[in-house]
Amino acid sequence: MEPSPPAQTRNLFLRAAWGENTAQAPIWLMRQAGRYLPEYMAIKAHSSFWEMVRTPELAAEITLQPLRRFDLDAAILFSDIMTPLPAMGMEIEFSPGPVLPNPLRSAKAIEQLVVPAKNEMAPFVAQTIGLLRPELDAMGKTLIGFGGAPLTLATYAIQGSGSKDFEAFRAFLHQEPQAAHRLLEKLTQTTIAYLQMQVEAGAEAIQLFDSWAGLHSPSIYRQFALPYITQVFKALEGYRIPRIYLAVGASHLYSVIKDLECEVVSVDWRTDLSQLKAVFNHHALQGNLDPTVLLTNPQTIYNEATQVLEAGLGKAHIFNLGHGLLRQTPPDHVARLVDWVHSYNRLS
Ligand code: 1CP
Repeated sequence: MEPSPPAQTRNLFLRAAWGENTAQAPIWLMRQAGRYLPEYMAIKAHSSFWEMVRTPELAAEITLQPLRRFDLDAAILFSDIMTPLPAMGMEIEFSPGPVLPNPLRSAKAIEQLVVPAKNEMAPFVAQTIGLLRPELDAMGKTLIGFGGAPLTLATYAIQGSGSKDFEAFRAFLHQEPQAAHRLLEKLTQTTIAYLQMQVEAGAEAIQLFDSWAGLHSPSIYRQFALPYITQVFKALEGYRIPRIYLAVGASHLYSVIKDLECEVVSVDWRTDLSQLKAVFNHHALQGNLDPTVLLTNPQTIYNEATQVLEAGLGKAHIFNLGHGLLRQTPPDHVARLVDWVHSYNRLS
């Protein structure tokens, strides 16, 4: 059964996510909570990243910080794609990105990983969502939950940290395909439970972040990414929440991604939205301003945002960046962007 929107949602973000060509584009921004906000830095000054993620009051506060400043249409849960992995048996530190002191490099290490029960892997996330929903409902804003796509989680688990080309990980896929599939199966089961838990706790949409999908050839993507993403989306189908897929640097994979069973595809700035409207004919589009535009000046922001808005006309469009907000972004530039996107009439 195709999931269908709940009756009469008035929320702008949800309407566009379900495919409505709205008069205003809803807007939210990846990494809208974080290091560019002084109020985030004030909390970070006396808490570690894991403390912020695992303390529901702090995680809820950080989630709400950008919505107190800007008229964004949705909040994204403050957490990380790595949040469910320690319960599988992986040790993870942040510096500032994820680091595994013991990256997985053998079939034996993968065999030892466990798939935690839905309610045990991250109870603090359910509590954070429980704190957020009443506040966001009162503001008329949507709460987006999220997780990492299995292949992107495996990228960190095997490589052990961020990297330019993730050579160790790419070699592992070729050298140990069976072990890689075993890892991806476990990550998929964990991700399904983790996302179902978020929806049951009150998340109203789910974004699956496949930040490193673009590293791979279409053949590797078809073998090691597609079957697992498909399982994750299938497992969310019955909840009637919009499912968003983001792959970065992945325009060479769009001919595969276009067939994914989800409601929204988020795209980066490397491809013009006007070219993608026909490719993704059964998805709403999300994106795709280059985050570096927000480092410039009001006139450039206005010009570039207008180009993105115009390229998205004629189809459901959720305005976002092509990837996350950069740490050096002046908050005032974000305010101008949000106001400009909301004042633009897409139907006139
Ligand atoms: O203050 C700090 O130094 C921590 C920086 C930070 C933040 C603010 C990290 C470490 N994670 C987060 C929050 C985060 N991560 C969110 C919160 C919600 C929001 O968007 O406001 C989300 C959705 C993520 C997801 C995430 N984490 C992704 C997918 C999105 C993307 O940017 O591609 C990835 C790849 C990560 C790993 C990660 N965690 C943190 C960093 C700096 C990174 C990237 C590291 C790398 O480039 O390898």
